[in-house]
Amino acid sequence: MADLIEIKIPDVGGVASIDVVDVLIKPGDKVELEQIIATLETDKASMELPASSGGTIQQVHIKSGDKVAEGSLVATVLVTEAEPTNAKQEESVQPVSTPAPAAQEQPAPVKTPEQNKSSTTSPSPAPVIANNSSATAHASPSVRLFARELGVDITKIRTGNGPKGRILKEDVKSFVKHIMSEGVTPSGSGIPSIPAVDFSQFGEIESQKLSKIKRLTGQNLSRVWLNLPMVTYHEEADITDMEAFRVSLNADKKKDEVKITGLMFIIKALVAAMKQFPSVNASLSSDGENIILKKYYNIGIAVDTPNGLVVPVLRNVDSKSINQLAEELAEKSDKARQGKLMPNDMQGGCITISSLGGIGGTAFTPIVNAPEVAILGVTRAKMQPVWNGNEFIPRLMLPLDLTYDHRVIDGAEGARFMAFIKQNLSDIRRLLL
Ligand code: CAO
Repeated sequence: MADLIEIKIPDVGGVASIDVVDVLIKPGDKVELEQIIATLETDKASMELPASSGGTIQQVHIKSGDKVAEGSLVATVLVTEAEPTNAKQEESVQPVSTPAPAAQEQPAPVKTPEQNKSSTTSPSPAPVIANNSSATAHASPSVRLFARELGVDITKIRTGNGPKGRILKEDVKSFVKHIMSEGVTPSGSGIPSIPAVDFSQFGEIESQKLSKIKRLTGQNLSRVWLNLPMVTYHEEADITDMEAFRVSLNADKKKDEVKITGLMFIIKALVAAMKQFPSVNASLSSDGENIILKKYYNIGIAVDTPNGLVVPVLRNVDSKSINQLAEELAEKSDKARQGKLMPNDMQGGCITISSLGGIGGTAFTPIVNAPEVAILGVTRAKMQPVWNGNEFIPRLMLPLDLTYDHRVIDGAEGARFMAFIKQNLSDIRRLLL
């Protein structure tokens, strides 16, 4: 004798809407009691649905992507007398030919992967809801469990090698291997890396080893990029008068004396602004709870060298003259280009200036040299027509860019800081105040 049995969605803790992630059976399939026939998910858990009866699948009533609820019909199974069922299962399914009272219509219990490991034909215990924050990833609960055990956020694995891109254990292992070999664990972000490309297929290539400075700078910049919410603010200062003064100073200099560039005045204006806005001369404590205000004024200057970017630090800039600063920068940038800077020469900076003005540019977005909270970018000054209320007059305008850590510096504060620098550069007599 054969009976048609209905398999229904059981109670999964009162959840109203359950997603069908995967259906593992089709009509004609022979299934065994407790064989997993579908994968279901709620917003909190994923679970496998075991067959409550062994037999031959007659009809499948769900498909992936469906939303179901407790009691929804999953499949009908033709069960012959020889086919095993268990007591609990018999309570949970109903033969179509002999409808049972509603009280008995208990669907089969749903199993978590943990339960799956030990169970064979015995009735399953009540479902344990496994915590799951990755409802969109296409993977079985056992693979999700495996990923969780390894601390892998499964949503970071986009597609797997299983049918329909299903994520397999092997995919989780490869993901971990990849992360370990990259050595990239910034903020635990698990950001997928850029895929490797064999460029030789497109033409001739040559591979050159990065200098140590470039590698270290790259790591540091990536770390800062991922950790700091940065904003860059652009400003322009009228340096016509400052430039005339600078030219006259240099005209008085002997041949072997170090010439003064605009950068020295920018350093002075920057220090004046740091005194006015102490939170710019600061660092955030590593727990993010306190701001550490610095009462000294050390300025890092980004120097372009054949081996990469280095940042020597000019110390106690507030107590040095423009000439002293010019000499010190000339000496340190020379040392930098010859690779002779000592670690001590590059420590203790409060804020960095990155000046590309000797090369060109109209604006750029420098990256903060953390744990500093701001960096001042400078590009090339250029004569521009400026409206003075009556007419356009030619003025030498200097573009400035301030990138700051928005956790420490507000937008308005950043703008006021730059307005202060602009005012001081436009009228350098103010630097005496
Ligand atoms: N506008 C117009 N002219 C400028 C200028 C500006 N903003 N800045 C510099 N110049 C002029 C200088 O007056 C100088 O002119 P003269 O040859 O006629 O005297 C010339 O450009 C070269 O200046 P410089 O670059 O040698 O000197 P500096 O003091 O301005 O800068 C230093 C020194 C060490 C900062 C610079 O040489 C350097 O290495 N800059 C690169 C920094 C860098 O790579 N930053 C990118 C980092 S990524 O964030």
